[in-house]
Amino acid sequence: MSQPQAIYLSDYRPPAYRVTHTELTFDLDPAATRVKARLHVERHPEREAGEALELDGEQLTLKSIAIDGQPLEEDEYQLTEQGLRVARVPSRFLLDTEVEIAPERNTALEGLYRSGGMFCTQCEAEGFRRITFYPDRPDVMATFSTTVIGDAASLPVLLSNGNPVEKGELPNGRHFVTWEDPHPKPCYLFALVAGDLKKVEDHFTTMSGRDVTLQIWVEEENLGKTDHAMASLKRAMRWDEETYGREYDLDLFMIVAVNDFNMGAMENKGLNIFNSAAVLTHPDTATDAAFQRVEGIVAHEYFHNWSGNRVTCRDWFQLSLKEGFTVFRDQSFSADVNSAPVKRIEDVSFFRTAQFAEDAGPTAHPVRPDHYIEIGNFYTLTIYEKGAEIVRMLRNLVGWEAFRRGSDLYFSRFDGQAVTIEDFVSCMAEASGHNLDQFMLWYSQAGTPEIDAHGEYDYARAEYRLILRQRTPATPGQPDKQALHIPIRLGLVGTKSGRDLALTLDGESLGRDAVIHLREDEQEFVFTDLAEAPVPSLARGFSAPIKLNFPYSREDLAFLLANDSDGFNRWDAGQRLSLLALDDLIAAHRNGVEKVMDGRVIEAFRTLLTGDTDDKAVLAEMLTLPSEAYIAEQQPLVDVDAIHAARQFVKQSLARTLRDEFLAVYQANRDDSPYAPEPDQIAARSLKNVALSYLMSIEDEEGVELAQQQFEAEHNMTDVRHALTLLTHSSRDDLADPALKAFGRKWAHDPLVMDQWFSIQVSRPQADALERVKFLMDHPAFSLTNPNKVRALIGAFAQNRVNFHRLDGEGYKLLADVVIELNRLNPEIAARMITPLTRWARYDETRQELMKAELERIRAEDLSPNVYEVVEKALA
Ligand code: 0A1
Ligand code: ZN
Repeated sequence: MSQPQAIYLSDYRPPAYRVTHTELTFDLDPAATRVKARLHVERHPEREAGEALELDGEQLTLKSIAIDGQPLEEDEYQLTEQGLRVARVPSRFLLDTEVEIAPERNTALEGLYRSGGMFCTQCEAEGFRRITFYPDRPDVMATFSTTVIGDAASLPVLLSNGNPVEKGELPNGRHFVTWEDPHPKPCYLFALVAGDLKKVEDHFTTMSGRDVTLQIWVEEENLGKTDHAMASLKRAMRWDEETYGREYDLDLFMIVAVNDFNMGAMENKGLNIFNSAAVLTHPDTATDAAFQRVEGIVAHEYFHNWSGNRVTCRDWFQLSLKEGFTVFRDQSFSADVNSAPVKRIEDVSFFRTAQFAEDAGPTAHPVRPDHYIEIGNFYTLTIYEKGAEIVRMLRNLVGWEAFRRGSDLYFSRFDGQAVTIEDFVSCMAEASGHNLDQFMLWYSQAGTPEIDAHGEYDYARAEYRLILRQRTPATPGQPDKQALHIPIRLGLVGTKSGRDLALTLDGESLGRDAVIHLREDEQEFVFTDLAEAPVPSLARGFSAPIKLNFPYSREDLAFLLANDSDGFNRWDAGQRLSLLALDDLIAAHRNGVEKVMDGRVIEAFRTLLTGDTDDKAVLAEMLTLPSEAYIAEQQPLVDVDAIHAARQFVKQSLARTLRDEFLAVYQANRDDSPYAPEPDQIAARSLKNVALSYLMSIEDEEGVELAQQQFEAEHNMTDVRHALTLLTHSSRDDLADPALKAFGRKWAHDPLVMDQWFSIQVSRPQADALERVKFLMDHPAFSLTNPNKVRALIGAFAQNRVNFHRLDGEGYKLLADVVIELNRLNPEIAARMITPLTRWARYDETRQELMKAELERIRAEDLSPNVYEVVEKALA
């Protein structure tokens, strides 16, 4: 392959030609599908006549081409690896092409492919060019009319975007359905599904009284797993009407579940395609976390109908325009319908672990990148989650009402258009009267800002002086950074009263919980009229995606844990307190000295366990120690084994000292009533299961017995899976093996449960995890061509910190072997799987060398652009 080239945002030009209407006919066949396209093309009004027509096209066999009905001679067009060029075309014309493609050979799962006996499509970002020759860019928007022809017996259901307008029988046992989508859309939102599918149907009455038919299409055996997705869809539709005033705009909304899918789901107009793992649930097969994930993803894809489809992106550099906004919308929805504080804690925990690591590594990029080689590599935590944090800051800066006015303005002004991030932010500026110029740097500057804060209380003057200094570290291609506009929400908690003190800044009274604006490299804020010394509670609710350092003492943290009025910061104080204790223990482990448990952590936990909190969901979070990955994120150099040992030591010390308290919590939160994925039940289950984790960490008789009972009771998958994980991750194979065997036998027929079975065993800390991966790769339920399987087995193993980072390098080697195979089969998944190896700089020298050697071995292959881009950055 020739060396892939980067493309640049600064090179953007509107297309020379646009397509106003697209007529497609698919004659489906696994080995040789024929696609006829009739494009209604016209010259862009801002471009001169006489320019060549350039269409994207990959892996297409051209069968015929004609303009205005006249077949083209061979010297009138040129074909390349990337597409088709016609030097001379009129200003307005009809282009007819026919191509042949082979869905059964499409293992990349982009374009038209097979999943089991079905046909389905994935066109975002640049998959449509594998279906037909087309200007495959989001700023070309057309109405579509699509006829799907297939075998009537094996493909009774033929779906595409919009509304079905005609259907009929054809010779040779074939049939067809024609679909029309009246809303102009970019081709990345095109979809087609054909298969032997069954549907579950429901209805939704929109705010203006229109009836919308809702359908979820699945394979017959999954008909019992759609209730939750349907209920979630209806909730999301209502929420978007009530919260953003957005109404659905077609008479039909369809969701299809497919087993082979690169991502979670896709927002194709009127025909969302879902990874079956992101839509199917049943109390016996899916955990609480899976139920909540499904609810969030169903909402996310639905919300895209406005934030993404009606108003779309001008080019792929603007990806966060639709993704950041839509993630913010789905997070807000999930917070509204579940426990809001827990949702925020979960989102931030994940963000600070995974996005911070991305932002600090060799693939760091701005929320709006200015260049890329392969856009498929940019569906990242930075574009999605950091993009959502930026939108959240905007909402907080301008206030909800102005934000909503800005959102209304954005949707009305740009309806039916392909626009930029500036267009979005300028609506917010216009609606609120705020100047957001400096704020825009959040989109162009990569890296996580670090804030060093310190403060002093002056008794004599009754003043608290808070000094904040910001610095954003260099990232690839961006050595120097400018000061950002960082909103810091804070409170000053009185050390005597334990209450938020009234805040007065520069003579202005700000209430007891306020936002201050850091815009310079360094700024001083003097709060006056404070009768008592405070402990500052900073960046409440994670008010900006920053690392905030403040020299808290352990006493300060214990105080905030007990008194902070902000639930998020109360939780965070507990995490910080545990991290300080963990730091000491990591050092002790490394120096070979005896580990001593910090009594303050024990006392804090005792208070939590015996207190009378009414929020069990938050309590469960507070009792959860920072993950090994998050602890690693705080260390200058990651010592995998020391981190594991230290965390285990803390857990066991707590379990030994507070055994009775944990047991009491476990018993108090047992519940035999029928399973429901509802906030109160979920909270009680998670609290009970956290308690069980502690009890099992010391493997005493009672803990083991409770875990076994819970496993055998088979009450619901949340409890069963948790118990199975604890048994499997224990030191005793006599607990692990029988449970794994029973579970594997029981669920052999259910691929989504088998994925969990794979993950649980390869994430065990015992030394045989890697051997298990190798063994399971030959298991009949595993397949390298199915992304869910790859994630469940290989992806989960790569998160198994002690075993993936084995000192003999076997973990790295296994991952590299898989990446090399996937590079040929599915480049997008291959590129994602490399991530853990790209983080080599965080480890000791021995591991660094081993990881780099594997990256070099990958680099020596004939690489897809996806893998090439990641490996080059990782080794740069
Ligand atoms: N737009 C989808 C994500 C998505 C992106 C690419 C895909 O295939 C390569 C599939 C889905 C979303 O945000 O949900
Ligand atoms: Zn999305």
